[in-house]
Parts: sequence; C-alpha cells; structure tokens
Amino acid sequence: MQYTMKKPLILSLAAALACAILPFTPIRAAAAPVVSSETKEHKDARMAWWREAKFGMFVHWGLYSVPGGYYQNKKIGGFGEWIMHNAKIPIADYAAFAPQFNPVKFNADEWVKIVKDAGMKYIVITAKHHEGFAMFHTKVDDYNIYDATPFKRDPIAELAAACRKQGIKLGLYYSQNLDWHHAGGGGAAWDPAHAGDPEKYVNEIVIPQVKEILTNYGEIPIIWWDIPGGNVITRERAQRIYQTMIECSPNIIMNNRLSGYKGDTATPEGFIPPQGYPGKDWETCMTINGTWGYKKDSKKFQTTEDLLRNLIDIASKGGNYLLNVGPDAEGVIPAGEVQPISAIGKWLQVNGAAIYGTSTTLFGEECGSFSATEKDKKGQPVFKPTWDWRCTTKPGKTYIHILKWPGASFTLDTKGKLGAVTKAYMLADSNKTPLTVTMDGGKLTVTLPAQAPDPIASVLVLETAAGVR
Ligand code: FHN
Repeated sequence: MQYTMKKPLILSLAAALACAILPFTPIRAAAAPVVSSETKEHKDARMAWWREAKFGMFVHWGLYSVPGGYYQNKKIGGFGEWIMHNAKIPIADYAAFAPQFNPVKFNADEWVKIVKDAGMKYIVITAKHHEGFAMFHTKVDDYNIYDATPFKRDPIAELAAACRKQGIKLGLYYSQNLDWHHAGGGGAAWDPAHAGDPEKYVNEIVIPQVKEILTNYGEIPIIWWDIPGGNVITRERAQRIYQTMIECSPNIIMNNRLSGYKGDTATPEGFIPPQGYPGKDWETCMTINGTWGYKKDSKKFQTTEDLLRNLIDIASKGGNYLLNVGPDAEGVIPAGEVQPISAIGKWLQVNGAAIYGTSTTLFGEECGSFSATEKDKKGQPVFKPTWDWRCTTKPGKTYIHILKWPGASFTLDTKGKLGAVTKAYMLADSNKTPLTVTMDGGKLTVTLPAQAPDPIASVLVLETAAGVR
C-alpha cells in the first residue's frame, strides 16, 4: 500500500500560523550553537515541576506491537521496537502491519490511572519511533494510526485529555534521527526505497510533525528526542528543529538527544550513574523486561524490589526515573509491568515525602552507593553498590531509606554532616512515635521498632533544627 504525501505547503502554512500565535520568549534564543541565554531563575522555574516529580512512565507503543518480536514465524532478537531493522523488513512489508493494528482495548483514562496509582507524575510516549509510523493523526502523510489502521482514533489526543483530567503531565518522544519508513530518514539501507534526501525528510516530515505534536494537543511540557548525532540531523537542521520547538513551546523541557544541543536533561539509559551527575538534571530511563517495545514472549520482568531500589537510589543521587512499559497490539499494558509499578505506588502513598521534591544524599560514601571497590581490566572503577540503605534530604529532614533491616538499632557515623537530630520516627508511622536517638561524638544511634514497617524499604526520618540538614 503506497502512503501518499499530503500537500506540505498548505500544511506548514497552517501549522506555522498556529505556532506564530504562541508567545515567543526571547530567553531561550534558538540561534545555535547552543549557548542558552536563559537565566538560572528562569530555568529553575521551568524545571521546578520536573525536579519535584522524580518518577515518570516511558511508553514505547507502535506498529512493532503487532509482530511482538516475531517475523515470518521466526523469533527476532533485540528490542521489540527494532524488529523492522533487525529482521531487515522491507518498507512495504512492514507497512502491512498497519491494517492489522486495531488496539480496541486502548483506554487512555485507564492508562493514566495506572500511572497515577504508580505514583508517577508524568508520561513520555512515543509519538513516532524509528519505524517512522506516527502514533498520532499527522497530516504530513497517511502513515499514521488514524489513517492507516482500522482504529481510526488518535491515542495522543485521548491521552492528552486524560492527563489533563487527572493532573498528569504528557511528554512526547520523537525519533528525529532514525526513520526507517521515510526516504532519507536515515539509519536504514536494506530497502532501495530508503534512499532519499534527508533535507526533504526534515522539511516535509520532521519539522511539520514537530509543529503538530507541540500545537495540536495542548501543553506538551517535555519533548524526548532520539537518537543524537548521525548524518541526517546535521547541526544546521538541528537548529531549525530546535527553533520550531521553541516557537511552539518556549518553556518545554528537552533532553540531550538533539544533535549539538546539551538540552535540559541528561539521559543515562538502562543504568544508574554511580554518583549521579552532580549539579545536572538527569533522568535514568529503563525497561522492566529488557525491551522497550512489546514482545509476545517477555518473561523476565524486574521485581518490585529491584525497581523500588532503583527509584530510591536515583532519588538519593538527584535524578529522575523514567520507567518503561510496552503495551501490546490491543492497547493493553502487560500485567508483568503493571504489577511492580502499582506496588511501588502503594509504597509511595506512605513514603512519597522521602522521594518527591527531595535533594541528594549526604552520605554517598557511607551508604556504599558511591564508592568503587575495584578496577576493571582497563583500570576503570567498578561500582558495586551495597544495598543497606540510601538517603534523601529536604531542609530540616533527612530520610534514611533502610533497605536491609539492621535489627534493634540503626547507627551512622555522621562525620559532622548532620545537624543535631531533634526528632526521629518511621515515616510509615502516622503517629510519628519518637524513637530514641543517641549521639556519641559524630556517631548517631537510633533505636528501631521491633519490626521493619516495609519488607523492601523502611524510611527513618531524622528531623534536624530547621534549615540545618
Ligand atoms: O533505539 C532507541 C530505543 O529503541 C529506545 O527508544 C531507547 C530509549 O531510550 N532509545 C534508543 C536507544 O538508545
């Protein structure tokens, strides 16, 4: 089935008009290279909700959910969303999945409720991944979920409405630098139809679609570009894409994956930087089962304990956690992904104060999460974090996340990093029953309750004189 190009001129005029109406704050001037003239105050205000949020859901959903990791009855290795590439599926054959894609069980309110119940504050969903298929009703061509499938709905529009209703922020992922459907889109050469002019791809697909996703769905506070570098998105083209983004959404938060741009957030993928990135906004994105896109036979799902420890470790190092789910072709988020995140949500209902809006640990070394115990063959430090406890902070409050219950008491050599403790109690104890605190020189000892309030992480709150950490 040939997907026809719509009349780009009329389109871009319309979208350009829409973008022109929006206020253009000169603060984040687009003229690259990428030295932003934004003041620290302005950036702090722009990033405030994101820094408070700490926990979000990444959603990889697309045509690749139909094959679910199999092609021509053969199991295809690698990430589910890379099946077109890994099986070298010709463009026309891959597009044949579209008529089979009818996610009638998709329910935006239900998805957003899963996010909310998990204690997540924002979603980042794939508007277009490397397969080039738009998961929104784009006007640039018919290769989208509205025009090319029997579904005939726009899930991004429905999610935007559900997010507004439930107070969840909706961010959009956009693969600007790899597009295996559109000629010139880069990263593919197993089909003669891949050959094409990247300039045409950027002008007729990327820029018009960026305008659409940033103007057709209300406020989109995050854009998550992918993949940095490459020969398609040159510095000059990246500047035009950046310009388009800023004109459409001046206060948007963007990651560091648009060629040549530092962006607002660093994006370590699949790992937690041992010492975080001090002074930087960063967000670890991670799968629950080793694939971003849906695979029919996924069995290995990380446990609630694995994932909750990650969230606590990331928060203790000043980062955000963007945890991924890969819905199936019916529009259902697999139970193996819903189960652990909803368990984390229950933990956050009791212990959220020790995560949301917190700052970094005082005791990176002391809790064994910072230090590298040995070196690898190349002499690089090998970090093997110990999982006894972690620490997050707020003015006047220090939260000790006890991951391995020490028994009768918790002891810590504070090395003078902690002000005088005025009160100690377990966060799960709504009566805040005071625990006995003794300070011997710098050595703090807190008598603990007989039972650990939580099997995975029990939070001990140490209150110190106001303003003293
Ligand atoms: O290739 C993609 C991959 O499919 C997935 O989207 C991840 C998510 O961060 N990003 C790229 C790999 O770095």
